Amino acid sequence: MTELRWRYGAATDVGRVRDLNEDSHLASRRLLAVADGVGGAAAGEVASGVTIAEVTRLARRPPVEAETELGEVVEAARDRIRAAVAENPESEGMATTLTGLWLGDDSVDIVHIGDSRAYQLRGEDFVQVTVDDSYVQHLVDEGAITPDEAQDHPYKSVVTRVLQANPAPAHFETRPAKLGDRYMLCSDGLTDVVDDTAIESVLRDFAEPQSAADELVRLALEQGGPDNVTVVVGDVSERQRFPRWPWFTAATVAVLAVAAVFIGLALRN
Ligand SMILES: [Mn+2]
Repeated sequence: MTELRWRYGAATDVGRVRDLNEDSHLASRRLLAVADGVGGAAAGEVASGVTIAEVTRLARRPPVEAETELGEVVEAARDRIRAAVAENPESEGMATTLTGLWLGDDSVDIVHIGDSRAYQLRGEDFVQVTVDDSYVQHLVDEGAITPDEAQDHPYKSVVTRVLQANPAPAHFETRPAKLGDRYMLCSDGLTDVVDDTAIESVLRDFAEPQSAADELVRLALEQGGPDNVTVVVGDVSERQRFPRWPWFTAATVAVLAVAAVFIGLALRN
């Protein structure tokens, strides 16, 4: 069986307005994640940081029971946020978004809460994989406003569900993993200022995940960088597996060749 892995790149920036970067992210062979923390006095940084720390526990292996395992990680993150608030009551209300993609051998398991996003590029198609937990998304769902109107709505930063001390369920979804699919995860610092068309063309034009992530962050900064911006790009790739013996053989031959030269020199003297 083929072993899949993410081929990834990631970039983050504090932006041009904020003093602190309260976004956190993870980019690894099995797991990609973005968390956008909110809360005064650096509390957002704590909320997103502990959440990514919990997610990191899953980063080295494929999922077994993805929804259960991701659910446990979300609850562990919530416990740590609760503990941090108990320790420092001023940070009451600290919260974070979480969007994570866990790559299995034939699946991509998605955990999502808040208004960070995941997009997928597959052949001709470019789609937003996650649905924002936001007030304007709710208005779009109700048919009250169009997606275009949502982009410039005064309440577009109002989030209806986040990971915080109070329980609010996360969304889970499983998709089939397909070699060559490209995914992009980002905080709203990108999508508030760069539209989907511009995002799609960067993801098509930049072959290297790292270059694509760097370019998307650059575009957000070019648009004024009003918020922290984080981008993680991952391509579904095959793990390169080299059998050990050719390397061992090559190393042995090299050692013997060097030894032969030395012996040759010694005999000549
Ligand atoms: Mn943000």
